[in-house]
Amino acid sequence: MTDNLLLGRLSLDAIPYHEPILVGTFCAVALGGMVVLGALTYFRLWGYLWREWFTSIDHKKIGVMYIVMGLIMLLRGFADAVMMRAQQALSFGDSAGFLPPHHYDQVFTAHGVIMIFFVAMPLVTGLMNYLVPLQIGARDVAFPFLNNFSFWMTTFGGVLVMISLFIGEFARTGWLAYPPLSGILGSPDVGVDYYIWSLQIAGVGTLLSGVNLIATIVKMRAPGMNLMKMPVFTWTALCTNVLIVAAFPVLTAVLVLLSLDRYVGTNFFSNDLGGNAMMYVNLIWIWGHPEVYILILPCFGVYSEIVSTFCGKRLFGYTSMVYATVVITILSYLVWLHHFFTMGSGASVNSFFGITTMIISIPTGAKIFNWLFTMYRGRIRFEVPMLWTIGFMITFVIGGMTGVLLAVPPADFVLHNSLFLIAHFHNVIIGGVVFAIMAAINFWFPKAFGYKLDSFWGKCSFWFWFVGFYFAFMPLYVLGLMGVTRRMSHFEDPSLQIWFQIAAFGAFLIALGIGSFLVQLVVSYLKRDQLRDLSGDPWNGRTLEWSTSSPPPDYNFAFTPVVHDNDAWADMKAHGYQRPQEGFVSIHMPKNTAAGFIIAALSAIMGFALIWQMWLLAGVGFVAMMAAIIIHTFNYQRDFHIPADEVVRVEADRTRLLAAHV
Ligand SMILES: [Cu+2]
Repeated sequence: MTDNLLLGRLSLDAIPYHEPILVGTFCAVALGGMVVLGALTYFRLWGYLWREWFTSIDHKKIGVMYIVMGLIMLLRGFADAVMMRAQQALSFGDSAGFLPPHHYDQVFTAHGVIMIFFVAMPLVTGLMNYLVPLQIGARDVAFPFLNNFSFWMTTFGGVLVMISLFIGEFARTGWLAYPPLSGILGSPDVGVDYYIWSLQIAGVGTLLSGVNLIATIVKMRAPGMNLMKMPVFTWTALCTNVLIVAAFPVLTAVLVLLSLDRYVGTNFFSNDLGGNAMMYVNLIWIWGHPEVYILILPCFGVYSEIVSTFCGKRLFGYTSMVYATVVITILSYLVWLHHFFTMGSGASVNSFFGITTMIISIPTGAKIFNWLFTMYRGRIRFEVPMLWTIGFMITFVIGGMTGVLLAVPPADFVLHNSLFLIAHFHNVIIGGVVFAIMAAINFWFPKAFGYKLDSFWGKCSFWFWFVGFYFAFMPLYVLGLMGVTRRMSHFEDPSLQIWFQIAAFGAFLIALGIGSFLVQLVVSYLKRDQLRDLSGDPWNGRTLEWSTSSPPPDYNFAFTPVVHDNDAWADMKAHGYQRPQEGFVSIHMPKNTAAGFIIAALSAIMGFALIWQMWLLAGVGFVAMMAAIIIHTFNYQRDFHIPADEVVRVEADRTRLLAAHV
């Protein structure tokens, strides 16, 4: 612990100017940043961004901001992936590649942390934020201010990880920072402290958004929408947020214990004085495994909505789909030890966790069959969202099968921490989560922005991702079966190189997939008038979000809809739904506020100060944060009214657009 109150451990040495790759990255990021900031200033967009987006408490805008943040971090996380693939394809025999081992360790650690916490989580949370209130017929989430605050806490957690690229360094421990390597003896530098504080800050955001969405789904459903009339996506969102509320406090607690070991010298996870590193491993996976279901469950919901819409049929087995989701939610809490069968917990314990893990494949399999039976005799439209969905079904089933293989303790003893494991979890996360996000963006983009995405570039993006995935990860299954270990930056055996080269080619194809998606966004924006959707229901959707205009008005629904079926909108259309033309009243809406941004920014300043042990700044940051929370509590003028005639105008616009669309 340093006693320099002001600067703590921070000095010029923290700037990695001796690392050419980092200096180059810094220049590129600085240049890119200047271009973006310059454009925002030139087009006078700062005020608009601040007023309409950064301070917005509208769930739709917060949802979009989560997704934008996740996509930006995807570029960073993917850059790390490209570096790993290139290094492993090059570094054979006498060639050491271009990444020194200590840098390679940081890259795979940052890649895992960023992809899970700052890509997959924001993308899934953004989707739930945007869709759930619209699907249940509500005007917003239960706690709009908390929603804005949660977003900024997640974002500032990501900012801290990005700062570690240029000031100091990130952890070199792997994405779960197992002790004793993550202890102060194993990692005396600031890397693990960046890890701890970025996750603690983002974790608060995730937990609060979990509470928010549970309260919204339980308390704010439209009349008639009882639990078994909720859309499947909303069901998966409910289960996901229950898992978030149950699992994230475990992550917070275990990181507090690790920081106590690092800051004040306790011995929770050290090798001596009664410490036990296995306690950390158990606790982090008691969070970690539910975490993977927190990611995949909403994606199962996405696929359910897309399959029934593009097959023009009611989803097959709605009830069994709901029960399967609930069973998976419960089981996901009973399997965590399969992540360390090899750490000596004995045959009986391993068998229990092996069996529970295998059982999870049953409700998951039931879902796959329900989607297939929905497609059976359906009038399938192979639009881009449906392509991603079919790609998912093929890819995810393969990933599921290798998962069941790894759930067999004797097999896992051979494959644990090999590249087979790497291939498996990328198989289910890319094939399951990434494919779902791409499908969801193509499906709900017209709802959020009023025009469809270009389907040519959409299909390019899909095929590059789909084929690229197989080139990138199938070789890793082979290498894993040959016993090649994960996290190696160099290899001696030249016969392995060809597999890494094929995998590198796969990463290149995925890069083309990401590039095509970015082109798709730009081309669609340029062609937005041609791609415009006036109906609000471009795909002939089945759930309530398709009953609103595109984009929906700030208040979502002028009148709270009455629901009679889990496919509420399909049911309303089937019964000749007539949009109300009169009787509009003024609508109560919460006000935008800067408090969420300010409090979260102060927590990041406090986090940065704690990382570098700048105790004075940490103290000031903490006091300022508390003051901001108290001021906000007393000061926040919560609501305002959207006057009735404004509602009349918006609804009249909608009627006119609909008439023009017919
Ligand atoms: Cu697991």
